[in-house]
Amino acid sequence: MTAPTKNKKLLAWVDEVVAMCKPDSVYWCDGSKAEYDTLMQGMVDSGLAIKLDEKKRPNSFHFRSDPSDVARVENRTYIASVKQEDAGPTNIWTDPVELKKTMRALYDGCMKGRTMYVIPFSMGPVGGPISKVGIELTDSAYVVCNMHIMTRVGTKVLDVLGENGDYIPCLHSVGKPLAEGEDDGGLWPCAPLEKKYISHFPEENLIWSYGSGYGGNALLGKKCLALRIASNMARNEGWMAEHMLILRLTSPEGKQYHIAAAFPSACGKTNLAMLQPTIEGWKCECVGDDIAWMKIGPDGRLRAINPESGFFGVAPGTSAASNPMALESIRENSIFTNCVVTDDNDIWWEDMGIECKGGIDWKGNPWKPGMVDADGNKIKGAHPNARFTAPAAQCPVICPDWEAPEGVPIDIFVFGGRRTKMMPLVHQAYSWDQGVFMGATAASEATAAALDVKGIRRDPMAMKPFIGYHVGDYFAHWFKMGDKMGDKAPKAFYVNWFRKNDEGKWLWPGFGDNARVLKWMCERVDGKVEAVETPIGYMPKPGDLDLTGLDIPAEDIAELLKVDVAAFKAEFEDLDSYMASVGDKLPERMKAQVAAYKQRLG
Ligand code: TSX
Ligand code: MN
Repeated sequence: MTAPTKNKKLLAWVDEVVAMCKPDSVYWCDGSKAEYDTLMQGMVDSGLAIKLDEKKRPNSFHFRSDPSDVARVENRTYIASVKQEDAGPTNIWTDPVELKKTMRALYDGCMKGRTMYVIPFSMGPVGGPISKVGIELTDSAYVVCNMHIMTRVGTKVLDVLGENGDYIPCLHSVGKPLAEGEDDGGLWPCAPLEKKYISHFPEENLIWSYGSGYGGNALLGKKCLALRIASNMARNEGWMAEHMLILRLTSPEGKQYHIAAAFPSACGKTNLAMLQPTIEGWKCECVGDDIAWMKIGPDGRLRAINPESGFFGVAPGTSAASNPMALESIRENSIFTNCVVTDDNDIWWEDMGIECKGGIDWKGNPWKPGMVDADGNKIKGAHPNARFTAPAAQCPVICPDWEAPEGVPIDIFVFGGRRTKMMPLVHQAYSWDQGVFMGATAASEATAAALDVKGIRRDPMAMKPFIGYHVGDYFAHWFKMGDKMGDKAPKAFYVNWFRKNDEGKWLWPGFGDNARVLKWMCERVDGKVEAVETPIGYMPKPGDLDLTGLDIPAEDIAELLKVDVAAFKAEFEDLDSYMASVGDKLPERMKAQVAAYKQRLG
């Protein structure tokens, strides 16, 4: 196959990788539907994919991964920079020369028996002012098909690149070369954990991934490029790459507000991105559910694009009750990974809100609801990290401007976490700097399954696993962005949808009713409502939260909006040790915020 490009850097790189990985053939992806269909059919024929019932789930497919290859591997994820201090305490640092030596040995001949696909992709609308081009070289057709949905793939991207344009090289291999005449036998190819490497070279904007075919380890446009590499580029170039959903709220008067929100895992970020307001006249539209790239526009305001073009969402828990718009988005043209394939050849997962009579579980075993293992524990049909891949354009509430190349103007930043006690429903920062403090200290309760004794887990801006450089420098960059935007900077809020009372009952209905909290934020931004000044920030005055049509006892609302000063003070020690863990690069401005916070709490 002759290369459909004259880009010198790209041609040289493809040659170099071919010489190292030794694939049987090279295929340049054009991004067409015919290409997708052919690759998918090949995977069905080889037993890797199952075609789902054409009437129930048109043009959709299910994959079962190897049981050892089901999630991102943070303990095998590396930031390789010349100086260790450039990676910081939240990353695993390694020497780039050493790492390349180790990985070159693994890559040597790793694509034998396979095709190497060249995937030209754009993060963000092709040719847009905030967009970036990546090229992924991979030996996985599953990766190609997922990249077709999650990014803009094809020849049009090579056209943007031209002869001398620059791109971010992303090398990926499943790490399972085939011997002469050998095939995968319908099994998901990957390498054992100790051979998996998810490596980032931020000093040369390069990604090398080896040994995993799953999600963020393999679809390199997402976490590796759009967050780890892009966050570092953004710091150097004066913009922001954040782990945020983007939504547009429209008031009954027709005024638009754009919100970008960061939450750690298991807080329902995708659910919030597709929220259906329960308050009369308010409309919500989704711009993105995972990543925001934001640049200061000519008017001095922050403008955000969603660099992706699909949703790679956690399937279990997605139901008509939690996220009807996601269910609509996956009705057709979707890829499912590690779900139950039902007896009638559709997909199913736990808490989908519909009955399942039985089927084949994510491990490939016959399965029925209620089945227990030898110890009497319930066997899950779908893996807890089972995923759907669906085109964003299929979301019924996708924002008409979701592909606007210049982005949407951000009015509001929301941070949050999952806390059953103490943290109120909503509070607003007094200043940009305090907003940075709120984001930096965001925390969720550690799940019962986790083996840590500490009650809460900090996840700064939900970026802990995704900051491609030193977390202290990341905080400094946030402060600097505030200086650049001045009074045009988005206003910052902190929310907690997850408060429980002493009987363990949820205090806040959540989901579509969260629009009531977002409405209050909009009114604050517009200066329509005063607020109560508390030690942690501005909070709604009684009566300013629109509770029309809700039947919540007044004492529950009071509990949701109470600041338990003693409880906040009890976390000072944890706060101090967290800030100390950032090390010498902790900005003075963050120290000032910690001091001001402590002083307000007394
Ligand atoms: O996604 C959630 N959101 C955000 C929605 C826009 N979830 C699911 C979290 C797991 C990913 C929530 N769960 C939310 C929420 O706001 N709130 C809760 C807790 C909750 C659960 C159930 C009910 C109320 C609150 N109500 C009933 O069960 C009837
Ligand atoms: Mn995410």
